[in-house]
Amino acid sequence: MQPSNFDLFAEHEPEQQPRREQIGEQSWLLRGFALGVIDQLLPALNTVLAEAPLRHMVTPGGFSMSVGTSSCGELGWITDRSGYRYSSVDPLSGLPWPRMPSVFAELAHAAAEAAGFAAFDADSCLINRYVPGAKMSLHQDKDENAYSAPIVSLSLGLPAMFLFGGFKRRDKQQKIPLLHGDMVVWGGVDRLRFHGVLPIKQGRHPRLGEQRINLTFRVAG
Ligand code: MD3
Ligand code: FE
Repeated sequence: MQPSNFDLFAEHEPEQQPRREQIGEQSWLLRGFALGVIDQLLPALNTVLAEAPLRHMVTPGGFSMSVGTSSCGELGWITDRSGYRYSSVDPLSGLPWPRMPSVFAELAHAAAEAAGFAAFDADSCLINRYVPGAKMSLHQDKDENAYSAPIVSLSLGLPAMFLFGGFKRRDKQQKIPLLHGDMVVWGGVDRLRFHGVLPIKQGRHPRLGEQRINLTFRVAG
């Protein structure tokens, strides 16, 4: 029997829908989860970055990060020669970080809920900007006050190859491609796993141009 055109369409449609994929015991990849709110999210992001511009922070070892960073919310992650920490003040302006736009907070809450973490209420959003060649070396996120809340991430623009390791630096890593609109939720036992991002490949994203922007929503305080 011949399938109707309608059936053919139905067969392809699920590939367009957001999909949920388990990547760790308590970590979930939500493909395309943010695509429906991108038009509201990008102007809000630009407003935040006009107030708190991206900058290349210096690590305690004295190296300038290849990733440009900024923050919004009550707390922002900073690094300088004296160490890594969260601050309620943007050291560039001496002012509080911009408020977290409601579209950010609501999206992060919804993603956490979709991954089984109820009542996620981020007090910090770290903004990372990668140009082609920029990377993030393998590390753990340990500067938050508590590890009970998950971290929620949103990828925008150029694709990245994300490295998801184990609890020791030398543990084998999974390689996970992260695309525009994808969200990942990392919580519970996976919260302290090593992770990093391979150098971003050259390219031009139709919406974001020659860059990748990653937002991470955290409960830092
Ligand atoms: C897995 N950022 O800012 S987000 C970072 O794409 C950071 O910019 C990467 O690692 C980026 O600290 C990855 C995904 C992420 C964030 C925190 C995690 C993955 C994580 C904490 C534990 C395990
Ligand atoms: Fe990290």
